[in-house]
Amino acid sequence: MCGAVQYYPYGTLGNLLYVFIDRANVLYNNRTTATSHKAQERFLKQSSSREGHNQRPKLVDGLGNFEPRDLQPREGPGENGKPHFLRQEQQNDADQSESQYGMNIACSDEISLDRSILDTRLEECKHWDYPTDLPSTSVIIVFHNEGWSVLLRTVHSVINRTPSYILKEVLLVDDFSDKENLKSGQLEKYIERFNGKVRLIRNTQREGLIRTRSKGAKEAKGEVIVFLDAHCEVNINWLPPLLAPIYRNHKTMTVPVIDGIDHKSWEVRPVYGDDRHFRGIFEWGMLYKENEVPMKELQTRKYNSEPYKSPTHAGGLFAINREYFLEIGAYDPGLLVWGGENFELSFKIWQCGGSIEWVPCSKVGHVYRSFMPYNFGKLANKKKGPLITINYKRVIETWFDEKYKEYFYTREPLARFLDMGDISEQIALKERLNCKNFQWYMENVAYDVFDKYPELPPNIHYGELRSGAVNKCLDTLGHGPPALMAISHCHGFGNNQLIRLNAKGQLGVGERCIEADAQGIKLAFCRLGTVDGPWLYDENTHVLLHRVHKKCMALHPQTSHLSLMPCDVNNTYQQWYFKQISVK
Ligand code: LR7
Ligand code: MN
Repeated sequence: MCGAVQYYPYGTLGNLLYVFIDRANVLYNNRTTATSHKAQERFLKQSSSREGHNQRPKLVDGLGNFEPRDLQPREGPGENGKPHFLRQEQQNDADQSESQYGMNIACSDEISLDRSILDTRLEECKHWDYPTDLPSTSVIIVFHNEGWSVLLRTVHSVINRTPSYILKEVLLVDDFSDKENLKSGQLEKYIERFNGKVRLIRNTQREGLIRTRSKGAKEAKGEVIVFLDAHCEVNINWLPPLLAPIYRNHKTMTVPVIDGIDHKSWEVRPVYGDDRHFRGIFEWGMLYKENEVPMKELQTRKYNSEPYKSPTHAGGLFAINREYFLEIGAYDPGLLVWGGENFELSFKIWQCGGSIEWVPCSKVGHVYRSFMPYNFGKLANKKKGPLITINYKRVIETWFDEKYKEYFYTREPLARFLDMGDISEQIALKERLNCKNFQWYMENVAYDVFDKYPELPPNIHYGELRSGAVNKCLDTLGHGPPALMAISHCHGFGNNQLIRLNAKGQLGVGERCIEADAQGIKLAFCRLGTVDGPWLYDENTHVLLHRVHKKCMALHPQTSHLSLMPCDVNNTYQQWYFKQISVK
């Protein structure tokens, strides 16, 4: 039942963090009220074949001179979202920019900042009509050391494809970039051409994207704020569909459906096919996932292009009423730099009386990089331990009930010992806003999480798994599944050597499982929806028995290959010791 899994590895502070788009198809239940699509219908008139026909004159005015460029074919590199390839002799520039930015800036530099985009919307989207008095909007783009042409193409795309009467401003917030062209007056000079529509403010020290966004929200002048990463291109008529649900209910946050922009060729590609909808969920280690929207959730809608509810979102791209965002405390200011803020905001919104909708008619392209090109700066040094995990800990300690916190600590056992700082203000906010508990959220909103990531049985053991024969530890070596497990020098930091054995016989590393076949001991994807496994650890003899194959995990004395062998409890090459890891 599980389809292709696409993932984006990021090297962060020695940890490997995988941001997943997980395309398994799960059908499940929920209900929505009939009123939501009745309200929708007011905006959908089917007779005309022209886009936004009733209020069309206004939208045309808003799109200005640039509109024909998108609707009529243009010639040139990357036009219509097509891939652009550099010449052989430019390979050096391409490689250099990729290693600096995680994306091929040399390629981007050859593509027009006003390039036309591939219209990836559902056909139905061209027939929706939106109110003429949609709220004024600030588009906030925070950036740290982004490529010049990529950042500015984001700005141009917003200016070109947003009705100007809704667009209050594009607010650029520089998070203390140190690249010369971003630092000097060049950017100030460039944005003069937008006659005040584009504003630039700067941090005086590195704050990280989370605090920088909260700062942007305070500074913004629009009634609604929309956040975009600094490497995006918005699609045709992207904004009105995002605003309509907020117009109806100011506590609704909306999320566009994200297309991929290739970081080498700048090709625009939909991530999913037309006929399937996905929404944001998570597993218990708090890695972000996307899951096919449960059928019942979709059946309550009349049209395939209507918004649907989602438990969470990827983080970067969304619209929200500004005052509402500030009322619920913006982001927890104790969250540093990157990660977890998407969950914090989602749990807060849902548990405290708001909702999140994903909007199929609003499409925005985002460049998925090959790696994270920046470090976390001085802020990271203020914390002991991995910063993203500390962020997660703050979020789950604030919003999870006790039972659910245990699942997080089972999956991330070292997190229990990390210093997350003071969360008393977050707890006070939760009480002040009279927020519901996490059980309610799991039952009513994120009910599809359990289907894939059931309750985790407790760990019997966790730590490094040392061989009884040599002073080495089981290690993934940072490989993704499927890969052979290996042994290497015990480093004591956990990460790829942090092995867990749970009460149901599952041996895991991170969110992956350790299994065995004829080739040897392997790192594998855990079977979705299961938490058990074949392993039995004998506390006396220290052998690890594979109950299905009825053999034991063994290390080859000469080759160091790991495999299953007929059990021999006296053979030290079959003996394994769990050793606790202490947080440094
Ligand atoms: O210290 C920093 N200061 C910044 O201003 C680090 C980053 N930034 C800027 C950066 O220039 C960019 O404009 O913040 C923005 C987001 O940073 P990215 O592009 O490095 O983040 P990402 O796309 O790798 O990761 C996702 O998760 C992040 C942390 O939780 C943010 O929420 C990102 O916005 C988010 N991106 C998306 O949701 C796009 C879709 C990805 C998917 C799936
Ligand atoms: Mn991004």
